[in-house]
Amino acid sequence: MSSTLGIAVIGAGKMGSDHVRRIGRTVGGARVVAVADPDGDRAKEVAAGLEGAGAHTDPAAAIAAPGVEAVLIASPGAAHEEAVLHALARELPVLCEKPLTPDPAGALRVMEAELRLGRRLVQVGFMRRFDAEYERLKELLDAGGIGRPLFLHCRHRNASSPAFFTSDMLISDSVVHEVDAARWLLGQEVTAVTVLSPTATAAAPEGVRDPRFVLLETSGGVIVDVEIFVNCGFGYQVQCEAVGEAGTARIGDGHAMVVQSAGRWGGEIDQDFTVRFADAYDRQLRRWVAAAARGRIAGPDVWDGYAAAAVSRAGLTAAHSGTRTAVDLVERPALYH
Ligand code: ISE
Repeated sequence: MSSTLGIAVIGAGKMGSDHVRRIGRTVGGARVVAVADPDGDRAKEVAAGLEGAGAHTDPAAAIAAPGVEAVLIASPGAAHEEAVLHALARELPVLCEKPLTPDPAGALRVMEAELRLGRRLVQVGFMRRFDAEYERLKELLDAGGIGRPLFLHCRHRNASSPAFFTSDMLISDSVVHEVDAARWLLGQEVTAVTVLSPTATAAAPEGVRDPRFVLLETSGGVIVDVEIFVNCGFGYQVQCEAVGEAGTARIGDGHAMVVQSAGRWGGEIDQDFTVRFADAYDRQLRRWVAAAARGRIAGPDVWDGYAAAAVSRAGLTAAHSGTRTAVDLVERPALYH
């Protein structure tokens, strides 16, 4: 290994270029040595500002480029599996944006590849686990600070959704964060999903069922409800209230500063996840770089990516059929205990 970790970044869209900027500015000990994007001009544009970084259209070529010691995957979910498998074939540590794969079958193929290597090399980018408020809530729950958890009430709102966003993506791309957060906060698996959809907001693009209400049941008998609303118009909001036998705890109110002036009080609402979770993305990347330099990971693993994909799959079945749907999970291999 060199003194700075050489990273191939796969996908130069919104998240990929944000990570490239982050590696250059806020995360030490790493440098980007290759950038891949199907849009060659875009890859060149992102690589242009980075000394010695090559631009590629083929992810496999970027992963095989000289000096690559780790791989950060930020391409669309459907392209993740192939890129992760290329990286694993070279035994390189990976940070893969969520979802690991859109479907549980793809996540199982990644798991098989990792099991063959016998060590965990792939970390999934569920960045909320690195957010200071989520960390405090986790510590409180683990310490029994509000007693045994009974409910998690979650709200996940985006100001607007991109043009390519579908009704399914409210579950597989957005609620997947609450799925991971709930599993992690509670230390339990999600066992069943129900999805209800009210009349869509007039702000939703034609045919998109937004908002939706998703109910998760867990192996420990906790009920998690999620309001997902991706065209709320007013900003980006992620809130979670835990209700336990001995109290409640709530995060995400965004009350960093309350201004009182001219007979009014109030504050600002972040407009985007890259702003609300900027610190979490920084911390996630710093810890991953430090771990990857030692051939390890420092966060959610392939089991977490698989479990989230299995819950998403059940969620989509629940949404399409209108019925409560059980989550089907394989037995957890010892590598992930
Ligand atoms: C996006 O992909 C994210 O990961 C954001 O955190 C989430 O709020 C948004 O709904 C997703 O589309």
